[in-house]
Amino acid sequence: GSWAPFPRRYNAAVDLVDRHVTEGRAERIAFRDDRRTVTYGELARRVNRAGNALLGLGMEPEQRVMLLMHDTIDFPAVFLGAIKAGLVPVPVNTLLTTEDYAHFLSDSRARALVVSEALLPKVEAALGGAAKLRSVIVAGAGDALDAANAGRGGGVPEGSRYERLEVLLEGADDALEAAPTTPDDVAFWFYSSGSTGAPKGAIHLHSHLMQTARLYAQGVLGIREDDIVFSAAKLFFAYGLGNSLTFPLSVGASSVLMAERPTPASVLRVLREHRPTIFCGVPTLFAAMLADANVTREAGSPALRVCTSAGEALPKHVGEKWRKRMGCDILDGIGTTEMLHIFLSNRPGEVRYGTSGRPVPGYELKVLGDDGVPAAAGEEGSLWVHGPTAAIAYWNQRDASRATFHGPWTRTGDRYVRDAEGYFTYLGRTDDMLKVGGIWVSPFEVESALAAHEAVLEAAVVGHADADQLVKPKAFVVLRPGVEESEALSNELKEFVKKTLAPYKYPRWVEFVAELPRTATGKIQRFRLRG
Ligand code: 3UK
Repeated sequence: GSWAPFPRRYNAAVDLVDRHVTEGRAERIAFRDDRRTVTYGELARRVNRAGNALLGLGMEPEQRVMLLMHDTIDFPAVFLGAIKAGLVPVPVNTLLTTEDYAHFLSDSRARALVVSEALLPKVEAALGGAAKLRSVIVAGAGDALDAANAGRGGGVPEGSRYERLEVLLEGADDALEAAPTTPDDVAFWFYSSGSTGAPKGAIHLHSHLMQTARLYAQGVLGIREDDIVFSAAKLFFAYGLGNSLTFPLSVGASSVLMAERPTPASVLRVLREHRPTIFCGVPTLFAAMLADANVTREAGSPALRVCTSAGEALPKHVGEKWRKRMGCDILDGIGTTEMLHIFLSNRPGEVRYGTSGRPVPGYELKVLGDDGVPAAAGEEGSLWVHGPTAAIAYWNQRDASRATFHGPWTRTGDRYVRDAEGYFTYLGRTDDMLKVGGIWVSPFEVESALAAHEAVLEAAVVGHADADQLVKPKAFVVLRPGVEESEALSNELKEFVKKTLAPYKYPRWVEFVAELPRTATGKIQRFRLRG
C-alpha cells in the first residue's frame, strides 16, 4: 500500500543512486546536461565526492546547505551528496532577488551555499548578513570566481573564501558511507510562498522522494528504465525535482537537464537533440509552444509518449491542440510543495481536458464545504489531501503549520468540485495567491512594489486571464494628484516592478483608475476588480 514500509535504516540517495550500481545498471546513462553525460556509476562517485566535500568543510548532519543552482549535472550531485551525508539541501528559485535570498539564508541558518557562477552576483550582497554561513561554493567554469576572490568586494563571510565546486570534487574521496538515517529523518526543504509573510520552509523526509516516484511516476506515468525524461520545469521546483531527478532515478532511466530558460526555441532544441519519451512543462510553456509553428512532433521528439503539466490549471483548448499537433496527451495534475508532488491527476488513456483528473492511488482526497462538511458530487469546496509525502511542518512557523497540516490531512487552499465519475475540476484559490507560469505571485507583494513608485498613490493587483485563459497579474493604479496617466507611465511602472521583484511578477496590464472599490470599513474589494 501507499505507506509501504521502508527498512528502518534508509538513506534516499542510496535507494536512488547506489542501488542501480549494485543491481548492474552502472553503465546506463543517468543525466545529460548541456556539456556532459554521466552514467549511474559516475553519478554514484560524484555524489560521494560532493558529500565528502561538504563534510570536509566541517558540515555536520542536519545542517542546511542552500542550493542556488541552474540545472546541470552539479545539481543532482550536490543535492544527493548532501542527503547521503545526512545534511539537508535547500534548493531555492533562481529567478528571485537578493532580498529573497537573504531571507532564505537567515531563516534556514544555512551553513553552506552552493551557487552557480552566473547567479553569484545576485546573492553576494546577502552573504554578509547570513550569520551561520561558513562556506560559499561556486559551481561552473570558475573564471569570474578568481576575480571575485581577488576583489573580495562582496559579503563573503569573514575568514572564508569562495570555494570552487570543481576543485572540491576533484580533491574529495569517491567513496562515502551513507549517513545512518531513517525513512523519517529530514532529507531536504523547499520554500513555499504565501499571500502574506515571507516564504516558509516545508520540511521533507528521506522516504518522501521514493514515495512520490512509486505513487505518481510509476503508478500513473508508468515510468520505465528505458524512458528519457525532459522537464522544462527546473530542479529547484518540487515539480521539476520529481520530474528530472527522483522519477528517472527511481527506475534507472535517463534525464536531460537544460540550464537555459525554457522558451519554445530552447525546449525544441532539447527535444530534437535528445528525443525524450516523457516531457514535463507548465501550461504557459505549452501555450507558447503551440503559438510557434516550428513546434511539431517531427521537429521535436517523435519518441514522446506522454507529457505532464502542473503548477496551474491546463486550459482545455491547450491540451486538445497539443494532442492534435504532437500526437500525445498532456496529463494535467495538481501537486504542491507541501505534498512534494502530484496527488490528483489525469491518467494515460483516461484524459479529460479541463479537469485535474482523479486521485493518484495512495492519496485520499476530500472536498469540504464552507461549513466543514464534505461536499457532495457537483458541490464546490476546499480541497484536502491525505498521503505519505506531506511535509512534516514549516520550519519555525508553528501557526502556519497548524493552519496547513492537520494530523494526516493537508489543506491545499484550492477550491475544487468533483463530478459523479470522480473527476476533479479546479475552481480557484481560497486565498488571493496567483500562479503565473506555474510559480507563486502574491498580489500584496506586487502592490507594495508599485506603491514605492513616486507616481503611485495606491494600487490593487488581481489575476486576469490572457488570450490563452492563463492568469497573469493585472494592476489597478490610483496616481498621485497632478500625475498624468499615459502609456509611457504604464510601461515605466511595469519596468519598475520588474526591477524591484523577480521579473516574472510584473503586472502585464496597468489600468489607471480614480479610486479603488472599498467596503464601508475601507477594505479593498478585490472581487470587484477580477474578471
Ligand atoms: C496550484 C494547480 C490547478 C494550486 C507543484 C506539481 O505547483 C506545485 O507546487 P506549488 O507549491 O503550488 C501549489 C499550488 O499550485 N496548482 C498546481 N498544479 C495545478 N492548480 N491545476 C494544476 N494542475 O493552487 C496548488 O495549491 O508551487 C506541482 C508537482 C509538485 C509541485 N510542488
